[in-house]
Amino acid sequence: MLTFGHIADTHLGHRQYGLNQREDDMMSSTRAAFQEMIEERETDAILLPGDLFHSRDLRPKVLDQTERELARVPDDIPVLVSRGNHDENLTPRKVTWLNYLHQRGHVVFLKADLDADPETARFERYNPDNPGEYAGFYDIDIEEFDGSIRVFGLQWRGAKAGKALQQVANGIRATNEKHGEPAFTVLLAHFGMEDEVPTLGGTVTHAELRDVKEVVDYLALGHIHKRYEASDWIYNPGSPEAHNTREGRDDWEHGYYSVSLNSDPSEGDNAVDFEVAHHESKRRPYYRIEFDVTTYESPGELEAAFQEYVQSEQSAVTEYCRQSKYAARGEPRDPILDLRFTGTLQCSRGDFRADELAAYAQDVCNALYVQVNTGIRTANVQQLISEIDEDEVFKDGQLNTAALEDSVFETIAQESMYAENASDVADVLGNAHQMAQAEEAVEDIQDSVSSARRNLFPELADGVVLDIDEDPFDDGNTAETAGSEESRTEADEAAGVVNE
Ligand SMILES: [Mn+2]
Repeated sequence: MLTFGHIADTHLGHRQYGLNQREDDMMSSTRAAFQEMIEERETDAILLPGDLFHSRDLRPKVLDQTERELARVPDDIPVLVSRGNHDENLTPRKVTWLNYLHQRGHVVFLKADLDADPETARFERYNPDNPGEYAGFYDIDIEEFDGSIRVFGLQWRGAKAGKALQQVANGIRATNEKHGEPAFTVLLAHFGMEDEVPTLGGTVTHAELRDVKEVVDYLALGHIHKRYEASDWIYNPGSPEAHNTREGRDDWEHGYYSVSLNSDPSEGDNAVDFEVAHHESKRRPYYRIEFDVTTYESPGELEAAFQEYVQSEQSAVTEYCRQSKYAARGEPRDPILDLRFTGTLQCSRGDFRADELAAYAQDVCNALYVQVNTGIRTANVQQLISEIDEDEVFKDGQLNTAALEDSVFETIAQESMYAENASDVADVLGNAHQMAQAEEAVEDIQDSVSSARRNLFPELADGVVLDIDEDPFDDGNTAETAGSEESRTEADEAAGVVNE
């Protein structure tokens, strides 16, 4: 028997909400999963298909901690990684941090060479004596199996994943002809499958996987931070930690897989059978509190009712955080509160002190942080809507925001340098807006917009540089700079309250 641990999207270094505590969470939940794999699950190899790191501009402290964590993994357990969208460099450089970790022997960085031949990816076998900057595939040879267990890696390709998968299928065939047929084949890759979380960029269809399916037995995915499986060969474990309130919901499972391979003589000489188990990671809990403001006539009345409601929730919050999946070293972790105000506000927005209410909730519920979402409208806006022509604005009694947005976006596009393609550009803007509302990561929205831009305006494709102003020498001890990254990445959630 051979056992893989399959984990993805560890996002080491993510100082979410500007909190050092959250950066520590990323490291400790990953450490706990690695420890479990090694000590309790008899893991022979660890697979990590992308987003090992969070930031494209890695801080020295995070690299140092990561190297120390990887050094704890026994030498006979290889850590096989491929590259995700977050592992790319901020500016194009030849050598990435994954190359560095590979050269140092901390990981085996698996990557397809897609440039040598437009039809066929090239894969070089890993050579421990001369590792180079990366390898194409890694063979595990165990007597029980008649042939190698062969692991390939495909790096993040965004919208070009479909084309790359074609090259990979051909490349795996060519590799096997040269090096002999393996008993079992694994492919590490970083993309989302269609239908799983449709608003995320980087989606691959089942049709695009048809050729790969003929040569791969286990597709080890990362990218979408929610556990899902498809067609008995596609597995995505879900990031060990939740990275926004949506990912923190109960229906988003997070964790890792252990995958046991056994030879299966009943199926013929070369046959290998595999069994997959999912294990929840030990992560920080998110707890949602929703409060409807509609029935309160004055700010004072609203505040009193809110305080009473939060007090009544307190024991439920404590109970919720006691679940074993949220425990770190046996201790419950303080939650992140997902505080949502809904309904129609009777007083003016200026009198509605969301920050004070959030601070109260943080205190009563012992929260690490409160993420405030004010999905309320004021009575004034209600009035405005009632004056607009009903046929235009309402569809089946519902406010037709999609149609309104679409015409706004089209107007913007027509008045911009993108006028020649206004309706396509409006679609791109609408999609980006949806992603933002769904709390997708800013990086994913950027990827989606820039790949759409490349497709629509190929002549403008080059020379786009994202200006990210995080200070690479800052280790997070100063409050102002610590907050800068998150105030950008979750700007729509910026009304939150920071503890410390
Ligand atoms: Mn990720």
